Amino acid sequence: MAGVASRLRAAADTDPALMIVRSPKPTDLEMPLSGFNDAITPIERFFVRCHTYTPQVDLKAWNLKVEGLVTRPVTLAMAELKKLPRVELVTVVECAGNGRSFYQPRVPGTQWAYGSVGNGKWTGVRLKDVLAKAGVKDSAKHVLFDGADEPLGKMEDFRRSIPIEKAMDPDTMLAFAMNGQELPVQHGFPLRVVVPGWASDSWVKWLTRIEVLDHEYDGFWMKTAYRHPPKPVAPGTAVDPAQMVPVTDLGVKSVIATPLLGPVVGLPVKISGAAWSNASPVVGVDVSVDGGKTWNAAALGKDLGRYSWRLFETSWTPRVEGEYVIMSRARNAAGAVQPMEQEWNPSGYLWNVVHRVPVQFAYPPGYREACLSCHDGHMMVQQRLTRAQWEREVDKMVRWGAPVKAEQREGILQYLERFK
Ligand SMILES: Nc1nc2c(c(=O)[nH]1)N[C@H]1C(S)=C(S)[C@@H](COP(=O)(O)O)O[C@H]1N2
Ligand SMILES: [Mo]
Repeated sequence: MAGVASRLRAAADTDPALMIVRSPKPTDLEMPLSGFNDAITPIERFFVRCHTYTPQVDLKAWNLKVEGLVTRPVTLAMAELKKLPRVELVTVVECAGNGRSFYQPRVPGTQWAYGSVGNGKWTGVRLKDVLAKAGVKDSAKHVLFDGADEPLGKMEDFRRSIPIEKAMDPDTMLAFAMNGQELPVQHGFPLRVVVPGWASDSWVKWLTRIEVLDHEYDGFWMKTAYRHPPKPVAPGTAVDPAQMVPVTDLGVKSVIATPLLGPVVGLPVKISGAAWSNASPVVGVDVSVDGGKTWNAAALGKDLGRYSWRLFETSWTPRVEGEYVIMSRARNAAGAVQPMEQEWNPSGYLWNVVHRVPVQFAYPPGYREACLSCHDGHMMVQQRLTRAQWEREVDKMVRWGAPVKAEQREGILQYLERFK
């Protein structure tokens, strides 16, 4: 039931009209490629991933229980929780299955392309401060999270545990706000777990209960789901979950937002996107326009913190008509580089191979016929003339009989003047 408290919340939520709808209910919404141009992902286009129907939590009736291997179990209302020191962190949240649709052979599960990822600004309290209120016993090994969502059909309740070391990390938090607003319902109102640098299956939403355990939780969502082989396996290999390990850290990755695949229009071509990693921040993004033969460093956007994604941008002026493959390759401070080949795994997790965008560049209309029938294109643009000088050259050639139609003159000039 939607209580008064929830009706009073800011209305902000993901706008399905801006998204790729993978499933209307349970709600799975993917951010389109243009989202990789935003430094912080607005809530309207933040991806949503739910295994169950979205619960409507009444804040007045809500509280958080902390129990298990603790010296004094506690139940906290939101007001008590908010008395703890407040922390704010910009961090990427990425579904482990992001990119699953690209795996060959194909794997079952939601067929995400690029956008089950977003960069949010989270406000909340440190998980370790909440745990300290209950007093964690020495035997603690894992911390289990349980949310208010109810499983569908034969599904097990969505519960996840993280190792005590990650739980005690000062960056691991419980967030009640996102991008400066109260946490939206779809993202876990009123409280969610934020596990920076880790895939978002551990970022439990609609949190109601924390249990300290002396073992990794042994429910379905830990022992069967979200596991991958510790060593590479041949594509298509069936692997027993018991032989696999839980998905934790994200890989180093970048995605190109512009240009989109297809013909490039307007010179220079803006190549831009976003790059992220895990606890080790992105330190560089290299871009190739020749299918990976040569690479050049792109300019990086503002550093919003080590778990945030980093925008990158460079520009490119193709000289010769033809097909090009644009690629971006991120690297992090620990020396990890985005791979050129994707390692396969049975559930299609952590897709992070170098993004390849095939584009075509065509000369402006009339250029080939008017100019290239007599001149070498490379030699021409290497003259590096100004706009006024090109105008004189083109008009002279037209007087000498070059077949430039009146409506083609401007396009040809705009192309040539790029090579100043
Ligand atoms: N309680 C609960 N928490 C959950 C889920 C869920 O189904 N139930 N889905 C998880 C998965 S798989 C992902 S990818 C993220 C998605 O977070 P978002 O919807 O806020 O983008 O939430 C995680 N937390
Ligand atoms: Mo996910």
